[in-house]
Amino acid sequence: MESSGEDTICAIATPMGEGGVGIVRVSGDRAIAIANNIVQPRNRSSLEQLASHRLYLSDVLSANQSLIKDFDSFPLDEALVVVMKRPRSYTGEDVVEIQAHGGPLVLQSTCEALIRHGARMAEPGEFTKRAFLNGRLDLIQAEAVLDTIKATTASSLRSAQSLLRGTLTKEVGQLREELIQALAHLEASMDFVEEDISFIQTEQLERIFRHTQATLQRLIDTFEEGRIVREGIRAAIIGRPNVGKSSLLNALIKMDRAIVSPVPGTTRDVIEETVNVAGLHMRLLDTAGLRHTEDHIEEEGMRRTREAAEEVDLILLLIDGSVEMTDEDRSLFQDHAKDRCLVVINKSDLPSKVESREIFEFAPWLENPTPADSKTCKDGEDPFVRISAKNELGLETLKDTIRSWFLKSDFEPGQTPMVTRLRHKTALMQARDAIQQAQSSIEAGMDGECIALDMRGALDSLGEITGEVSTEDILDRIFRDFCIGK
Ligand SMILES: Nc1nc2c(ncn2[C@@H]2O[C@H](COP(=O)(O)OP(=O)(O)OP(=O)(O)O)[C@@H](O)[C@H]2O)c(=O)[nH]1
Ligand SMILES: [Mg+2]
Repeated sequence: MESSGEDTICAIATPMGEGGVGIVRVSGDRAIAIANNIVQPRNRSSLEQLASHRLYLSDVLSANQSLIKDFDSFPLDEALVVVMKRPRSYTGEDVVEIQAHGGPLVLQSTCEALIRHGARMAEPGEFTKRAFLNGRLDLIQAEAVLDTIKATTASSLRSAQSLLRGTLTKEVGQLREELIQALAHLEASMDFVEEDISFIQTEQLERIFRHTQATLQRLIDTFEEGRIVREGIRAAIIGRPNVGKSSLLNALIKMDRAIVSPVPGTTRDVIEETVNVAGLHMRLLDTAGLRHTEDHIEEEGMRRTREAAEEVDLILLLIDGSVEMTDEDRSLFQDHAKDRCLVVINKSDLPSKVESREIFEFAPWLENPTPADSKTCKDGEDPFVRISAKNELGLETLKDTIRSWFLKSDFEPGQTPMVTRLRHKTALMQARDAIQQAQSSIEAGMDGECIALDMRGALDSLGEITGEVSTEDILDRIFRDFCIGK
């Protein structure tokens, strides 16, 4: 495990490419000493003498210049340099940030010079990992840093920020605290059993278990929406050839991306684009039209379409409303799981040949949604949407309908703690099951040790979420998704 006393690491913290400013970051016990070899503040002090958390205009020297502080040749660049002394830095270690001009050569040469003087290139996420290991962030917050960087919609950013600011950490922490206290009382009762002192009543334990389970369940239930907010929706447009699938993709991304033509069977490959759907990120696939064909290439396109349809959260089943429905349309209704399928009728600019009742005939579940089909249609909503992809009509309604399928109408991300990662949900479920087990042990009249064992199991699961309980394996899995320099 890295911690103070380990390597000093460096990396370019800004994206590769040209930019007004580019930042190289150094962190570790020897950060200031190493950077001092290549950074010469214009006020002629050494880096050690600089005040912490203040910017100083400095020259940055290349690897060859640095040893002798040779000013006869030109330095690499001029930069603003800030020293952040531990523990008041992102990693909790001594940090130096060199804010140079954002050219790839300048930044790479700066890193090379630092490495020459004893720093090592940071691994992906290593700065954040050190922040975690040094207690600056817990694991939820470390993951939220990654989510903040990757956020593409206002709601995903808000939810990441709410996690970074500790909403879930606090809730999980409170649960742990209650369980730890109850466990301490229980263990004390076990130790003093002969003296007939009751430190905790079973009713008290049961009350804590009920409360813990309810809170855990409430958190677990936020995952469906939380996942969508963080990851977005994966959707595919499916339909027979020529109904306007590619036209719909183009209209939604406002770009002429996929080839549109009156010839059925135009699209062969699956085309993927991203769309902002009423504040949600959506990965949208345009697919090859599904029909009976002898053409090998088209058949391969259709195989890919079916494969794509298997993996998505949502199917937009597209029908051409300007012609009568065909057997191909009907078989599509039959083939696709109804709870993931939103029926969209296209070409509403032309006279309609498809009546609502026909849709109901082929998809009777749309008319009378059962609770199990709740995603198919919510109260007061049309079970399908009419649009004109060509004239861009009805697209806003379509987007709102998609959003309302995945999020409650009053949904406001970031207000209450939300579970956005499967890792968190799995641990919460394990904690819930362990508490359930403890409850059963009480009911079965088992002794305190059994109950305590289950409680410790629940505490471990909760500790995994925040990182109080962690293994190198868990950490590796979490930080490998980060980019270098974060
Ligand atoms: N009038 C009208 N025509 C449309 C509309 N949307 C698409 N079209 C036309 O329908 C034809 C087929 O459109 P595409 O978007 O290529 O259809 P597709 O479903 O992708 O077809 P394949 O790729 O062959 O499966 C084109 O001539 C489009 O201009 C619409 O809303 N109104
Ligand atoms: Mg197409």
